[in-house]
Amino acid sequence: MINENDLCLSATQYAAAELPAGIVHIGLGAFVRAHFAVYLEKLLNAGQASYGMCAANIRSNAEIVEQLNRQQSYTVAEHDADGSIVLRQVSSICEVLYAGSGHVQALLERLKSPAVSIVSLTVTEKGYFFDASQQLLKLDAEEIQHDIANPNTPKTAIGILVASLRYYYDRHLPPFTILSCDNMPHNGQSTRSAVVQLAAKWDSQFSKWVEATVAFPSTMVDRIVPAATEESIIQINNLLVQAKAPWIQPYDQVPIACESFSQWVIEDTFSKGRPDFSLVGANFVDDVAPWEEMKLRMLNGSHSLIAYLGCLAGYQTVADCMTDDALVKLIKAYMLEEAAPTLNMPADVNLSTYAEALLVRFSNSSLQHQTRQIAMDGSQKIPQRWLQGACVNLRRGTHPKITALGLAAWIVYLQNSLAQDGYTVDDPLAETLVPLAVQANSMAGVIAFLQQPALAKFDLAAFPDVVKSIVHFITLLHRDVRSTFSH
Ligand code: CS2
Repeated sequence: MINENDLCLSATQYAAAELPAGIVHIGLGAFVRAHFAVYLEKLLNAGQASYGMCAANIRSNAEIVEQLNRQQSYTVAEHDADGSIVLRQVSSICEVLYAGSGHVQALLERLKSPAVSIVSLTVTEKGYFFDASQQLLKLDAEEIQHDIANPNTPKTAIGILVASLRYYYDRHLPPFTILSCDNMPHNGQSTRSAVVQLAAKWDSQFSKWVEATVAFPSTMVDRIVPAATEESIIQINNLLVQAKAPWIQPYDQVPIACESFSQWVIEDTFSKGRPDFSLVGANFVDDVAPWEEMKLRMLNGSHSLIAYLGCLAGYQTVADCMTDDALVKLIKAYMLEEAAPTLNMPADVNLSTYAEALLVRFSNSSLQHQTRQIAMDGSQKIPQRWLQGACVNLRRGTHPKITALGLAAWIVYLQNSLAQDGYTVDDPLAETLVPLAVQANSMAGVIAFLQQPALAKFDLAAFPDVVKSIVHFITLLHRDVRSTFSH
């Protein structure tokens, strides 16, 4: 039982059933439900927004769509590190669509509505089929090939955007703004580039129109939202009973737990209007880049270090890792010595304070954030989290030792997946990565690993000290993982 004083309730205060959908969101995962939808919920409660969100799932999970359609709303449990919890009813997702394979038409119809002013995305890094190192859409990917051959029945988010923009182009209608909310560098520009390149497969006039007419603001989004588990669902329902919450009776099948912290920095270039999210804590800025780099290198970079080192040391959650003083010290050193010096922030941002706040957030034991969840998709995450900063350090003649340890931990994590009690590596490049990692116990092996296409652009293989450090740490990690925390 939680102390009554630590529980706070926030119920929907507007007529949710009558909301039109002015935003369409592609990628109905936990993150959007605990982030964007909560900002919108707060605005609607304050009477400051006139529409809600239609959210579509384009992957395989049809159940979440059915359940949300049945429930109409869901609970977000916001856990503060001090133990207090806000249970928030969220009804801002006023329509839910399943747009997985063979079901995309309803979503394409919804996107034609003149009421839609923003189309937002959380499809994870790999969902863009975009090679950021070359700024190229992955034209060879099977899914993109499918969308080129079948432009009116696309499977990918980029294909869906292009098919619906074509509708606006053909009719000379003003298109919606496209708002990427994924953890990618320059997420607006990258999305624009992917969409323009796919539109060029229809014709060049169309792609030029997209480039000139559609707004793609960049954003930095931040909230720790672990995947829901059976346990977290039961726990939230127990809290709902304890607090006598008046919504979703008798049981919320799809609640989400997250931290109380939330941040959203948005580039203010919207072509068809936007709600004023600054009224509920978002920041509109001219240039998101410094914020995005700060978050990717300090928060996400630390997260990936914690994930690989933590998995190897047998820690299941981020909070478990934070009970290990040597690991905490290492993460702090990474933030202050290897990440912060590469950033260029406005004068009023204190990166030491930011680092301290991150450590408190990581220690939040209510979240049960699995190290294995963060370890997913390393090939898509590591370039922007570690390698861009490492290159800045190397150009300045500073050796990024902790990043080298991180790379060694990633390699050993990949190697261990082949061990008897191994796990499956969840990464679109797993088939290439695992065999390369297995060979990476020598200088030559590490060089080959660093030269794989996802990492080659950073040319770390050209720095013998980096290669040597990685080999050294791989040997140490094989011997005794925890001994590396104090190196
Ligand atoms: C995490 C992020 O899974 C991961 O890779 O690093 O999801 C992280 O929790 C969020 O970006 C926090 O805003």
